[in-house]
Amino acid sequence: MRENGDVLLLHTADWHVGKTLKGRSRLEEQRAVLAEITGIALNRQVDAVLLAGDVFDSAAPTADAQRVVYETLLTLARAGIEVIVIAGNHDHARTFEALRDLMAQVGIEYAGRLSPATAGGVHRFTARSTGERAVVALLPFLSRRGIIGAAEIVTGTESANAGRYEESIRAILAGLAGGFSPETVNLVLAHLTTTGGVMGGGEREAQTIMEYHVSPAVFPPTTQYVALGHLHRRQQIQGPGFVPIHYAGAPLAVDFGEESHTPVVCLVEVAPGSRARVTDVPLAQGRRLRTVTGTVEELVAGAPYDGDYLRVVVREPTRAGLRDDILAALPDALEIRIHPDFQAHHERRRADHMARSPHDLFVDYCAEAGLADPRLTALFDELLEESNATSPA
Ligand SMILES: [Mn+2]
Repeated sequence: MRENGDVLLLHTADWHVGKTLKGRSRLEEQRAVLAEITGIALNRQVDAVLLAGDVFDSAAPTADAQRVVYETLLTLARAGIEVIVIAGNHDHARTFEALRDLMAQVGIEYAGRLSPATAGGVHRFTARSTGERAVVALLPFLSRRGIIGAAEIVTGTESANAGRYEESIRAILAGLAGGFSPETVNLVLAHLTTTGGVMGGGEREAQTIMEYHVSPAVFPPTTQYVALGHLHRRQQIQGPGFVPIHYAGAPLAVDFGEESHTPVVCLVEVAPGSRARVTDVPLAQGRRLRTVTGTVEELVAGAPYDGDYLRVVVREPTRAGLRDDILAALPDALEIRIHPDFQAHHERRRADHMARSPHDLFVDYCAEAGLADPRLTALFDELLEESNATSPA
């Protein structure tokens, strides 16, 4: 029994297991971060883990990605922790539903789709630490096509449809929250965008910008904590009432643009009728993403970069071999771009190129790349002549 009588929850989201970055697998990092989260849950002896969607990065995750997730969920469940998972927009809702009964056999709630409160839309459990009862309203990702019909999309105005979407979410939540009472811990677990939320950078844009936002006022006032997923930045949303609304954020920066994040999980202490207290626990296992800027010489001199993945912005004009030079010194450079200040020069060079013969350009290229060999130039001329002869004038 915990001394203060509070139920202890761990809220996490947006694992995106299986997500690669510029072609690199990050499964080992993802495994390490999930092990870190599991360690926190076990050490703190939490009553429940709330996982707010985008468990996987893909609707058809690899077997290895599935293994990492299922082993994590199973480790938590076997430790006696209540494990409650909903599908996000990246997850395959029907696969979640197909696995739902199987998962329930090992004590894992695995909700892919919205269900009525009386038929799976609400998950109830008794906290092992305090014996309090908890009620969790489950709102997996609902696309606007899941709410707004084809006819309305065609005939309705954008604002009318956005309003309709928000009203539907409000009604759905009110329905799911019907069983909230002063004697229970009342929670909402959802994957959606709220108005006022700040994007992290790595979300799939078409499904966040294009999706309708819902006002934080849609959450029933009887809710004691709203555990959200979808936005990758850790943030609290200010609602009109006293309902604490939190995005846990992604535990591993998913893409450049999320590099300023401090990844965390949220620990939530709450008892029936009381106000939830939320504490962030930082995560250290994932490799960070970092943007570095400078000339090639400066960039190389700045190494090593603590094992961070790099987006490199070069402050000098592009040239033959530049990319190779950078990659040789900085193998973790995943993205290389020329700073806009030096692209004008690049454009000018292109204009120059248009005025010069392919032979001259090739000779220049060979000289820059350290490949000056008359045999190579002769071969190039031969191939060029052949190509010109066979292509229609
Ligand atoms: Mn999402």
